[in-house]
Amino acid sequence: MAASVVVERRGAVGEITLNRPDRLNAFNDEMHDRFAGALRDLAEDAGCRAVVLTGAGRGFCAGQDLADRVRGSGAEPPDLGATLERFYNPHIRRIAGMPKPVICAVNGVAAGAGASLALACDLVVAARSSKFIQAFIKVGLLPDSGATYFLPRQIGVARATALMMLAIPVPAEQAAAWGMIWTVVDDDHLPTATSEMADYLASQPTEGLALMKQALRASFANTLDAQLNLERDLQRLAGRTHDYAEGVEAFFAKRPPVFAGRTA
Ligand code: T3D
Repeated sequence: MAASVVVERRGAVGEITLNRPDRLNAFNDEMHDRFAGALRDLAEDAGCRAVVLTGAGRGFCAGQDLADRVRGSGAEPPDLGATLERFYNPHIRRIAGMPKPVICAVNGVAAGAGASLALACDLVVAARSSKFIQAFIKVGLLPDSGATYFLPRQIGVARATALMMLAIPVPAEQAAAWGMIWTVVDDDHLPTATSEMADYLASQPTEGLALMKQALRASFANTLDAQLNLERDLQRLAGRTHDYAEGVEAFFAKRPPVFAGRTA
């Protein structure tokens, strides 16, 4: 049986493919465990300097596998708070805390927690035919896995509320126009576009990118004062990296910098 999550290393890029295409890559428990392991391994792998997340087949991810939520009459309802705590919330925290850029290559429909997963990534590149659906309310749930955090910040409260309450599919081009995602490419160009982006990022100052990500993510919650202090502290760290020294040296030598992704 094919693995439900496939992890490949291509040079300094780690690629994670959600691989249950017959279910539009919906998550079951086994897939959750594999996905958590993949995120953990790539986070700890110092040789991996950028991550790409995508789906196999015609969908990106349809969220939770609802087949695992069907209950017979008289059975106790599932504790969905527990499954969020055990699976989804750690995934989102791992993506947000990943000390390298995470690119989401949305190859098809992203629904429910599948859409949340995409919104939590640093850069989202979507195939032109793909779409995003806050599908949760169709089964009686509220959006989770960070959707109520990211979406209003990305597109504003009015649009986020409408998308969540009405569960209207948002085509990729609309998502890009609203700032929900970075960009849209033709379907057959998606793998090349995301690989090129990942290769580029993997050749850049990895620690600088990690610190940038930390600052951007903290800005959602910080006051200006707190953010200025954070920038000061993080820039202090960036200024000590080998890549910063290399960047300055290369500038004056009028040559392209060669960033090793090393802190010292
Ligand atoms: O439970 C917890 O732990 C709490 C956390 C919850 C997080 C969540 O994600 S809750 C929300 C769960 N997801 C959904 O509600 C989305 C359900 N899927 C859909 O609405 C639609 O499938 C799509 C809009 C995503 C795509 O529609 P379409 O018409 O392109 O495809 P389809 O025909 O509906 O789906 C294709 C197949 O995938 C189909 O199987 P079949 O009939 O060919 O055997 C369908 O049943 C299956 N599939 C799609 N989504 C799911 C799924 N099977 C199980 N779970 C799914 N989520």
